[in-house]
Amino acid sequence: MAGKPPASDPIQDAPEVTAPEHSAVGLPAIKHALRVSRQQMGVRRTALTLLRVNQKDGFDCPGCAWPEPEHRHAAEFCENGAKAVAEEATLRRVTPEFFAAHPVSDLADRSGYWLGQQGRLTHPVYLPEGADRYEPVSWERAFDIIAEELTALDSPDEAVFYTSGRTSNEAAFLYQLFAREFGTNNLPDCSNMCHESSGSALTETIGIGKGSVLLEDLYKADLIIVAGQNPGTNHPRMLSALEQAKNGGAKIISINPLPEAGLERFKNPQTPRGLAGRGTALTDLFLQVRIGGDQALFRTLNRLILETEGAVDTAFIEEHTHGFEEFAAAARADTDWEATLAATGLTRAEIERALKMVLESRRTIVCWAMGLTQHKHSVPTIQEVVNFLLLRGNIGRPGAGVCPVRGHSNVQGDRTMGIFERPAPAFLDALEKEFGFAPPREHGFDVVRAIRALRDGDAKVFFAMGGNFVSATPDTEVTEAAVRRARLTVHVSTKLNRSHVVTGARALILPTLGRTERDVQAGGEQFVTVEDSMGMVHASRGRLAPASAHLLSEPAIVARLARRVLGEDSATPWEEFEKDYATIRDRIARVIPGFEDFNTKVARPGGFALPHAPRDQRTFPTATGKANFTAAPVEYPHLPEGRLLLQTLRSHDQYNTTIYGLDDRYRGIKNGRRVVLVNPEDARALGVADGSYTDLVSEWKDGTERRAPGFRVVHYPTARGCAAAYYPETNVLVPLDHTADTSNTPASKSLVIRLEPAAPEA
Ligand SMILES: Nc1nc2c(c(=O)[nH]1)N[C@H]1C(S)=C(S)[C@@H](COP(=O)(O)OP(=O)(O)OC[C@H]3O[C@@H](n4cnc5c(=O)[nH]c(N)nc54)[C@H](O)[C@@H]3O)O[C@H]1N2
Ligand SMILES: Nc1nc2c(c(=O)[nH]1)N[C@H]1C(S)=C(S)[C@@H](COP(=O)(O)OP(=O)(O)OC[C@H]3O[C@@H](n4cnc5c(=O)[nH]c(N)nc54)[C@H](O)[C@@H]3O)O[C@H]1N2
Ligand SMILES: [Mo]
Repeated sequence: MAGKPPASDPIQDAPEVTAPEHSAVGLPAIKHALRVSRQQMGVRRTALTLLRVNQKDGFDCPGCAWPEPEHRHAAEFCENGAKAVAEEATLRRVTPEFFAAHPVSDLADRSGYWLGQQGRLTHPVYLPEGADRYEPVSWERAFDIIAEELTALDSPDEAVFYTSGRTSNEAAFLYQLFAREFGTNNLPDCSNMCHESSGSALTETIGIGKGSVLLEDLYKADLIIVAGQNPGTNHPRMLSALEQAKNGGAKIISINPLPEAGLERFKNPQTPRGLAGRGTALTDLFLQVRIGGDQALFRTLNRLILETEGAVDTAFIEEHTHGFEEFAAAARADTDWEATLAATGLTRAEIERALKMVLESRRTIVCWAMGLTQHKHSVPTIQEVVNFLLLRGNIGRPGAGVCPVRGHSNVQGDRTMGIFERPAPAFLDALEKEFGFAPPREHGFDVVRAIRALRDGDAKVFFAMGGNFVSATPDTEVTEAAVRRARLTVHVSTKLNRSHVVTGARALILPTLGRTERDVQAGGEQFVTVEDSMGMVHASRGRLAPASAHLLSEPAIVARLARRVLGEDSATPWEEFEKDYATIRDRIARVIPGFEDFNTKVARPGGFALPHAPRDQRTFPTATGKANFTAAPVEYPHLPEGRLLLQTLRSHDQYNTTIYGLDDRYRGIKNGRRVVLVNPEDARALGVADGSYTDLVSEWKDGTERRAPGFRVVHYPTARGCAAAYYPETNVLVPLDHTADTSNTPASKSLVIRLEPAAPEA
């Protein structure tokens, strides 16, 4: 049965439930971090690594993309950053003996958690066609195999080159260069499933797909709205920034179907009050929105602002924006309170309280993450947030702006380096000029299109620079079957995961260095660079000895692969790039705006900020040359009788598909992941008791159904009509075609489901 914990897996899911917590971090977070770290790394290594995270001469935390503050604490880490580091710096190893002992058919029966717990990959390994065991292979032979399959393709567009957002700028730049010299723009990345909706919405409206605030802007804001984000778990260092903002007088509105503990109260482990006292209350107003109701909420706030005398920044609108009249007419016409209340699940009084705070604020920032980006109508939702900020001139001045909070630690940088299936013509022109080849101009596959191409036999080689493609993507059964049709699957990875055991006819696993490890090349010790969520670029240097002597760095893997595949056809100095990454940065400096003098600028402690026209000059490089208001119709999910709207989200003990443990401490869940959180009144109406077991069945508009069996029902204070369960166990439920308009991001936060309670056991 789909999604069921494999019978042979020794790790058993047996959820125990207590009441959710109302504050985050504090001493328990430190204790938990140290316990996980010591289990994986031992005492000495724990001290060595945790003191180096996010220091100016250390490595960038592989956890999230939240920026580093100017004044760093001796231990600038958080519980989940520590877990991310421990996961990589673990002393456990997956060796060729491991693969000899475990056939692929056996590994395919294990949970993702078990696979990840086995440790770091030590050798390149190869699964020949028809074989059931990976065997050790030399790097030369591995590159030969890839070259064989790539050169046998009818067209370069039959190859797909996926990237997960941990890849450094240097590796990403080489990787896209290789793909394009080979002849394809098939460069899907995790961003397609993540903040693509933000990029699409912002590029059209403000002319650049990135956030417009820096860390110091948060400290200057009067009002910070956090919508669709759970920073207590996913960006814990953001809580310190929110605390500092509150100390400076800011107010916070949280918009979320769930009351998330981290947004309620923060116990800062760096302060005595945080460690011993009650900590700081963060949220001033909690709007418990229904899933998918944010566009309606912001549209109504916008209408109310328009109706308030003197609330609109007319000077800004006249000078800097386009499309105001059309937008204002649409917003003024949306006077149906009943529809707003149905879409949002809020009361009129709550919305009016929010309006009051909005009108009292001269500097407003809106932060958001997956709660806004993974819906069918995500792009218009984020554009409504932009309308909201433009109305009061809240873009392009201190203490105000848009703040999409990115996920993977270098996902924003990878996009800047050209990891994109729809590259801008100016970027391709610059590549062409610098490297003297004609890059392909046709758009490539994003994640969803890549899966369709594999399914339909239009793509035959799948290469992944990190990540866990089959677990992170939607429609698990469809995707796994699609990947199995490939001629060859290749994964550059640090740790074992499910994508290594759901393979094409032939498969390779290429083990690579992690962030924490020393990277020594012929030209001496190297460092790499990354870009955080706020467009700050800085260096990252690993200090630990590599997990094995057989690892290659990501830039070295790409450079060697390119030499082997492209041979004499390429005039690019791949060998030089591998020897000395500064030579890669020299090229980045000549191709990508904002990176002039890259090597000099990155030597500065703390790095440098990339230019951002709306933030820096209040200019908007859009088609109209102004910031664009938009006037999309308001949408929200309509639920058939007896159904729930399911969002798929992260527990406190996971990093995307990497499971650290089976607890979700703040939500009161222990020792299990197959839980579904349901509002108690909905549960009563549906007749499902707390503690009972149910299947989740998703219903798609084409009449197909998808099932995830065996979830424990947890009565939980989520918004009415809404439910929540963890990803990736629930990815089986997400139809491949259920994506956001324009961005094509899987709509994994809004699935119509019904519960099918299990028959009581005899
Ligand atoms: N420890 C840890 N850190 C991580 C990650 C991790 O897995 N573990 N993942 C990284 C990555 S790649 C990313 S993208 C980020 C993800 O960071 P988040 O976006 O915080 O991650 P999710 O768990 O998906 O949480 C989504 C939040 O949105 C809310 N939500 C769901 N639907 C709606 C809606 O319709 N409207 C509103 N207003 N809210 C909604 C949910 O209740 C939840 O609080 O975190 C990054 N950091
Ligand atoms: N249902 C549902 N699906 C979702 C989401 C959701 O909220 N709900 N969120 C989506 C989002 S926001 C994202 S970003 C994607 C994540 O999609 P991915 O980025 O593909 O997935 P991860 O789980 O982050 O990848 C983990 C793997 O990366 C490898 N790895 C770790 N460190 C390194 C390294 O330094 N180098 C290399 N080469 N490999 C490394 C390890 O082998 C590890 O197993 O999932 C998406 N899928
Ligand atoms: Mo993400």
